[in-house]
Amino acid sequence: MGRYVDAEPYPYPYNGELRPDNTALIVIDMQTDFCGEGGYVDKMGYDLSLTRAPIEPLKRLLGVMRSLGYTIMHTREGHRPDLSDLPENKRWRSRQIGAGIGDPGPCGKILIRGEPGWNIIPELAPLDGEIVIDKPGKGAFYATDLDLLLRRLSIQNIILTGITTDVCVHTTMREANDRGYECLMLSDCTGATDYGNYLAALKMITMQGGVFGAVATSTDFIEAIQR
Ligand code: C5J
Repeated sequence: MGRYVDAEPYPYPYNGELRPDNTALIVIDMQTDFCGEGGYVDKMGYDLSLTRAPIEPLKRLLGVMRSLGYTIMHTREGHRPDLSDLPENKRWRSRQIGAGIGDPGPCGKILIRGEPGWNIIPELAPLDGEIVIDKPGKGAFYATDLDLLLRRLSIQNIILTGITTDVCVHTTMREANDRGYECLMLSDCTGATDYGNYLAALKMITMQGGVFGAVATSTDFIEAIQR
């Protein structure tokens, strides 16, 4: 028996154990800096429609998963106002493309905790009681208590969504996979700053029998958890 999602390259999860008590949704970095006007991605000149594409599918997914009692987590990438957790090379590279982390922008200082651009967009705001992980890097496990929280909650399966597919979402999926979590990326609930990179990032997951886990649409995922 078991409960499986129609996913690539295998029905997810591998063992059919998909339940609210062992599965968490992680919504990664749906912040103004990554998908809002005047934020970091906008300052770099990338197409915001690509990073905004997951907003509507995510709203629907959140509604269903909240109603079924799944654990919901959100992440925010950002640095301390005194920049003490910002590596010099990360700052230098961001300045090369005209969006220096810590420099003033239309939404306040770029990628700095507490600034307007760092907030999660209102459409996807966390509800009271949902876990929010603040991370200084791309992966949500690095320099955070995410792994501790997941293990305390007995989470085995992680549903990955958010932006950007090829950077923070992929890094977090790889970190989670190496720690033994069974991972699923939802293709319509994620987006990248480049469409080719988005497609490549999804394809990478499906190699080697599912080298980092599996990929499915949110429609197929919702169908499985409502079945
Ligand atoms: C990036 C992220 N792309 N959230 N961050 O710098 O993917």
